[in-house]
Amino acid sequence: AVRRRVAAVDLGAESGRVAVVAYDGQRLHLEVAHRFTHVPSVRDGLLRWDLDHIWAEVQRGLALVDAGPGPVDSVGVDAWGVDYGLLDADGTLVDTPTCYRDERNVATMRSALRTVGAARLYDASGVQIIPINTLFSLLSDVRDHAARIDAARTLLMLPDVVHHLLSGSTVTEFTAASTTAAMDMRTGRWATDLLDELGIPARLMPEVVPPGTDVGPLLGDFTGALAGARVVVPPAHDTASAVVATPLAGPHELFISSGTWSLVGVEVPEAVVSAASREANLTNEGGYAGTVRLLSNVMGLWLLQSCRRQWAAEGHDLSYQEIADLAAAEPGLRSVVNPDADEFLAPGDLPGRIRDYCARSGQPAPEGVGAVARCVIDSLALGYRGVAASIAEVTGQAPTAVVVTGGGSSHRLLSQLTADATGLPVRCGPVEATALGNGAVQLAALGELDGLPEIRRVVAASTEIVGYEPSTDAATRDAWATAAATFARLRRRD
Ligand code: LRH
Repeated sequence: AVRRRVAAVDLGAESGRVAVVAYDGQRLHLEVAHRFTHVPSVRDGLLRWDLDHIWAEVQRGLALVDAGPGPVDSVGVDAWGVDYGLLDADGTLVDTPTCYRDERNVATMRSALRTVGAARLYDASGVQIIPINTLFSLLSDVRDHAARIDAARTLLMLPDVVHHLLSGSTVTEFTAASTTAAMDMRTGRWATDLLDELGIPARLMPEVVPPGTDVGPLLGDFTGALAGARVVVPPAHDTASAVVATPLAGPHELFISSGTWSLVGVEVPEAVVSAASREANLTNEGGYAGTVRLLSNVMGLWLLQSCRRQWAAEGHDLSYQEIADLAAAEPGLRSVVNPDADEFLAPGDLPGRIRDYCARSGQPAPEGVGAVARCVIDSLALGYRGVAASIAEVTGQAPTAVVVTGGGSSHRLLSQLTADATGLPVRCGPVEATALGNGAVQLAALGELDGLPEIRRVVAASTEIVGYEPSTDAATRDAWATAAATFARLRRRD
């Protein structure tokens, strides 16, 4: 019998869902009430999220939850990191939130590297230097879109913009704040000196609350299952919620939260900010219950998603399964790219950019759908191998296994190649780790679950895990080692 229900709103960069997470004392049961897609588009010269559409879909989802079985005691929202909304003195958004894929970010990152330097940027926060960081969007706002900053009283991270719409709250949740590159991850305090140096007004940075905080009653017309519900913030950064619900069996297992991005790393008790972590550009992201995720962003399924969109525009409307089957039929490791090259970040003709990249680096340019997709999948697996090596070097401990969650955890070819590339056993599941982690932390705040180990035990008991073993064939191992050397050369050059 169900003991408690909560609602998890999980916003991904391509799609969102509103789910009910129910707990029966032993297992978690996830029921998705509503799914929707959304796309950013350029308005007033900047790539922006369609927040009106997202908010309408969240409300539709909550209305469906309200009409279902109850009671549902709380609602919490997680979303992708780094993006934010700016609220004016009346608590109204000054404009529509921008998207981290706008090309402005690459330019401001380069400018910040010139003015304050890589070491200063990294050491002040412990966060990787990557164009998508909030800090670089804010720098662009200050320089080129001053009206945004002038009108703004406070910044809220995107999931907290939705918490604000749901409850009126004006705080930001810690794990979401930790993705800004404007917080010192050793202390959890805003890096005000760095903000001053860059000319970003520190007055914008909001009050920060830990995951599990009750920020007030759910506003709106809910008379069914959601009557009397509270808004309880989960780990509002989707990756933080996903890793809560990753059934890691020990501290040296590597997680991969595999969606639009692949977030690859390990959980550590405190931020690792050293010359070695800076050299490897590993980031420290805030987690639940005082944990830190030491990780790297690998460009992830975005590459396949963008290729699929391009092929559809050219008249080849293929499912992900069809693309995966075509890739599996191709020979492996013919051409590889650095998936994290800046040129792959913005929307557009990704198959074309991949072909150009291969030709430029003296490799055969992949022609058909299968060859391009195989190149992407091989390259992602090589990216994971590279991060596993960096983690081993920086922490002094090689990862012992890989646990993959999220949409990518059901990709069989990618999972097998992840095992082959890393030489490690891979366990996959749950697919909906983010919504489960979001719900589990709300349940813990309501007194139902007690801490990370218990949450992970319950998640493991609630999930069908699929395992992959690395190939033991010597020729396969050699092929990955050779490709990894090429890959490292490409990365140094980019
Ligand atoms: C994954 C994710 C990732 C961030 C990126 C912006 O959805 O939150 O952790 O780096 O999106």
